[in-house]
Amino acid sequence: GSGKFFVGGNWKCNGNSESIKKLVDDLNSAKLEDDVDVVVAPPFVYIPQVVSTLTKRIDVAGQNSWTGKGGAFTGEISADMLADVGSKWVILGHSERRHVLGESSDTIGKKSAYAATKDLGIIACVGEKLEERESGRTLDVVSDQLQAFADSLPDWSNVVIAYEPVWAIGTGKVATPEQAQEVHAAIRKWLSEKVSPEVASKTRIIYGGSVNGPNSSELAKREDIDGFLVGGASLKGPEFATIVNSVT
Ligand code: G2H
Repeated sequence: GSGKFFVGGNWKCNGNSESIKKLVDDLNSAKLEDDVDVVVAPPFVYIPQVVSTLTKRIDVAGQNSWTGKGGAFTGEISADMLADVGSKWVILGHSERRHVLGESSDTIGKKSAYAATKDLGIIACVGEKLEERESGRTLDVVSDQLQAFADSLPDWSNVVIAYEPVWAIGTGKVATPEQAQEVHAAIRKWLSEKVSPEVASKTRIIYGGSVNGPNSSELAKREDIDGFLVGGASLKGPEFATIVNSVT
């Protein structure tokens, strides 16, 4: 693997003040291995609550951000605002943004370019749909998505790549360690050829899609799997801690 193991909890559009208080309490009392970067991404409106109550051991991320500073863009949240309320990271290009909300790689690139100017770390998501995998286009799709990030990012020092095959997201159908490793290795090769060998060796490539307590340790053993982006299982503090502690 590359660098420090990285585990993100993507809470998506879940929770309320009370359930988030409990989740934060559980995370605050969890025993987490030292050698892991841990980040959670609450819904925007709960970020101040989480930042003020969560242990500083865990950083906070936004789940999305706008392409610029702000202005007349009803419903949007800027990277400036995320940073202002204490977020250190932002997830960009998540498959639900791409495929449910219709965001293009071009828009995601603009968002990434702007977030980078605010010194937010970027969790840059890529991944193919089932029909793309079945027609043998996985690496083409992932390469195109990576290229859009590469065209927009000033550098890769504060970027983590999340490989999330769309067919594995929230379906309970996790990629096998072999399937994930194969794409992670291809992403690292792409970085080496299109960006630089140095960036390829330093950039964390994390896996997302139905990761849970029982399946994380086998995935974590694979050479090019440097951590996880966890959805459903990140809503349970003890299970999320198990995933964090699956670092090898
Ligand atoms: C993939 C993942 C988190 P889940 O979207 O980003 O969600 O673990 O629920 O499949």
